[in-house]
Amino acid sequence: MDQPDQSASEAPPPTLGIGMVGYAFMGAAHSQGWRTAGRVFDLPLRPALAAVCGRDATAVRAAADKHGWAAAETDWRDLIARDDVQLVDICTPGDSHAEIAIAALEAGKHVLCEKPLANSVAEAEAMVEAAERARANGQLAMVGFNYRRVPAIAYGRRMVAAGRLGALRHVRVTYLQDWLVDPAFPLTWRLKREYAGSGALGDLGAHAVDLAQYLAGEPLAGVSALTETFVRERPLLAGVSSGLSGAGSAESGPVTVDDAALFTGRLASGALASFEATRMASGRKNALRVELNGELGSLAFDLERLNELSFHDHTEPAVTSGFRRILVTEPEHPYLEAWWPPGHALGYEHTFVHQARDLLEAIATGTDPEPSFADGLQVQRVLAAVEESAQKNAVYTPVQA
Ligand code: SOE
Repeated sequence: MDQPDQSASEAPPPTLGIGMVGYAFMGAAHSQGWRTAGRVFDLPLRPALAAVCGRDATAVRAAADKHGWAAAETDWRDLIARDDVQLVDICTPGDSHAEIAIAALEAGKHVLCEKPLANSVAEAEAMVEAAERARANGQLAMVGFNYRRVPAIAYGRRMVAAGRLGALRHVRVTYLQDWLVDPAFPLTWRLKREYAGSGALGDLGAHAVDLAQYLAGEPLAGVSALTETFVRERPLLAGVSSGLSGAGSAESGPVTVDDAALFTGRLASGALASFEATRMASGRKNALRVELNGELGSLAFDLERLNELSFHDHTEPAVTSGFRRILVTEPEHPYLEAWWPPGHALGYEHTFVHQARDLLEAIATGTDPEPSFADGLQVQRVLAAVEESAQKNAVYTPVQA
């Protein structure tokens, strides 16, 4: 009897060398994603953590050792030029996204770029053009809206697409944090327009906009907004910081981004959407909540209970209907075939594993990944429209009693 060809079936998948720029909070999260994806999912490409890049030689070497990168570089141009790097993962503040992404695409690399795609619409447009040119060469580019990869969110998208909610009437997203409540929190890069582009708007509002449009399956057609910077002057940073922590010095400087953004919008279908993004909601650490209301039912998600969806089926008799909990931990749910038995929950870090998996599969099959740079640009346009609307509203007439 012929023996099966063991050597062919057991050949390991080819590797794809990853080079990552930046190694703070997002860099650590992405490292986990790259490290774990090939150990959990059966992937057609195995990620190899080739090199990580940062400006401080000692700190980047320590980050490489901690997160499992084979080499460390101090200039992103050298990282891009490496033969063992085929994909460049950008985890830097927004001001360098465009330059690094365009250079990496022009050097023949695939690119994953953290959100928001850029600090301006013009930069995002240039990135989309570079991605389109590189696409002809088989290179792919994706923007890292990781919350799309929460299994419950991905499953919610399927439910909406399958018509379980019917025609959408409302999409409501709130993303609340509180790390800026203390006026003594120092002026890190996240509070400076030249580095971060905007404040809560680009950081949290970008996620909110992406999720609303992803879940609804349609874009926002227009917005009306208010933004506010409650603490306009903060202590200058003493020493180094990842952006979310740090010590202040005796001197102070101006905050040049928003602390909070509130806006409403209309989706292409006519559904009404509302958004709240703030770093000033005391007691709220990373509270991302989404609700969609449709003709046939409603769906709600809360990141603090990320293994669950709440679903109300409005076609059921009113006497017994109501929101019920769907535990999204079944192997049939998105991404869960490779994880733990039902009921064994996942967390925040798994979204980065799923993001790595999706991008590696797209590269192996030559499929366009989502969200694309074009999707990132569209979110950037919404953020710009929010800022424009907020500026116009800056002088307004209060409602009189
Ligand atoms: C900080 O506000 C932050 O880390 C964001 O930058 C992330 O995108 C978000 O996922 C969590 O909060």
